[in-house]
Amino acid sequence: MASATYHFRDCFRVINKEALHWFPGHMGKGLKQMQQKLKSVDCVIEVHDARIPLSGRNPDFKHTVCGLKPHILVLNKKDLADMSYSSKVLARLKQEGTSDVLFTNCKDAKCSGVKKIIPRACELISTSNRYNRSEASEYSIMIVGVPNVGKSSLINTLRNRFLGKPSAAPVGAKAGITKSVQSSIKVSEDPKVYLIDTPGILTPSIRDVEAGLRLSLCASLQDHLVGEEIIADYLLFWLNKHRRFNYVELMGLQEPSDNIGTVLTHCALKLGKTLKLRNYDGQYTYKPDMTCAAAFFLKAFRNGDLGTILLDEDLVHGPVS
Ligand SMILES: Nc1nc2c(ncn2[C@@H]2O[C@H](COP(=O)(O)OP(=O)(O)OP(=O)(O)O)[C@@H](O)[C@H]2O)c(=O)[nH]1
Ligand SMILES: [Mg+2]
Repeated sequence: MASATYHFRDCFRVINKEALHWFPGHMGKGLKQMQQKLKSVDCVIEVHDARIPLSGRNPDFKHTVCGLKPHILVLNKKDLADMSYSSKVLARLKQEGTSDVLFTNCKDAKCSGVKKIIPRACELISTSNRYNRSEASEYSIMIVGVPNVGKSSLINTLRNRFLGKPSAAPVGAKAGITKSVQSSIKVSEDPKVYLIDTPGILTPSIRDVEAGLRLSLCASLQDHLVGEEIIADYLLFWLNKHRRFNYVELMGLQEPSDNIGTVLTHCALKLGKTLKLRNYDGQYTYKPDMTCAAAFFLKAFRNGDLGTILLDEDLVHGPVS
């Protein structure tokens, strides 16, 4: 495939930007509960998706739950992210003032990043000049982040690994599984450490459209809000822009295409997914099931079948926002 001969879009146009705004009642309520709990918390661990380390974090956390206490940024799902950019990502985050960052994979029982979290948090708490921990015998840490980044999974992974106890926080592949601030869950005996799970919270107005689309691609917004076919089109745009053509074979194509209709039609035919529709004259016709094909494409990205990807690749090189 001679990639130079293909012409692709150089920007992605979103028709309905409002679809990227998702702030249901449980998020506003959850944020208030988190602020109330903050007094009794020693440290805040913000979990985010390692595929979008430089975009999509909730900016409101800075002045609501993250500003006052020791803070660690955990970039989770590193198994799905292109880690060849990790040192550049760390440098960028440091420039922006976030220096305590760990990469984790909650699916890996031996992940070195997971192992470092509790010791790092305890160290930050004990050196924090806002807080005298000399007589403290237990630590309380609040886990925050946007939806579906693996906050509850992280709590379960730590509990399994350091206490040998079964999972205590419900987990799911859809955004919005945890709906309210939960009671403390013990994850370590010596020192005694308790974690508080919280609902994933988005900012009420995502101003950066591209950040919103990346969050949607990482399933931090429920697919039906933006629409599977629009998210799939953004994925296609991103892959073509970065000359990542391994979708071609997977989607049943002969060559790259920048037309989502063409791509989804081929995919639906390859999967044998058609919709049976009745004409005005009572005859049946068959039409490719585009929504089903879009869901297949998104699943392939989310499972890592298209390889490891850093959706924020462009931001690693760009100016600090
Ligand atoms: N590949 C991969 N998947 C992960 C990892 N951590 C969590 N997941 C998956 O991500 C999905 C979301 O996990 P949750 O722990 O429910 O995420 P959450 O942040 O608590 O989500 P909300 O409660 O909806 O805000 C689940 O399908 C997990 O199995 C990881 O490190 N790698
Ligand atoms: Mg959760």
